[in-house]
Amino acid sequence: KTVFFLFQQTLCLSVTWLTAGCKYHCDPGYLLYGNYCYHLETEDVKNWQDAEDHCSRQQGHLASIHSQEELSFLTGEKHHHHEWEQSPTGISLWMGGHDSVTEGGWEWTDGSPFRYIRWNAGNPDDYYGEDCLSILINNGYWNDDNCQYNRDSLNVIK
Ligand SMILES: [Ca+2]
Ligand SMILES: [Ca+2]
Repeated sequence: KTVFFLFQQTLCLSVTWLTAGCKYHCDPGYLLYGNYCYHLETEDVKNWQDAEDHCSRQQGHLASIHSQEELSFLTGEKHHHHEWEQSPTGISLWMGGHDSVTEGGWEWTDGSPFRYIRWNAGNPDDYYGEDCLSILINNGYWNDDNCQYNRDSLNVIK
């Protein structure tokens, strides 16, 4: 199913510049935003690395954020008129940001540039060696978080 889905996406990408009417599709349980399919993973809370590994097995990554608009969509602000199939169970969600390679050198696991930032006040503080990025569900602000905590996560398939 996933292979067909990826084929579909690839096909769509390659013909988009020819046919403006080309539509992107996501598997059930995923929400389409831009050209990507997003999934809120709440069934099995995981530490950050396990969450990223879980995404990788589906040819995806933990989500990265590049604009206020993207963040608003992902945190489900009302004006976007979408609801995730399930609600997050915790107060924070794992995203793909980390500074585990170089302290203070933040990067996204999908390799996209780390430009837009929205750190919560006082963060990142590397509190007891925090290297993994979570977002607070209620306001969308970011925390450098303890990678070993088990949290819901936001996954994206490109
Ligand atoms: Ca750190
Ligand atoms: Ca922190």
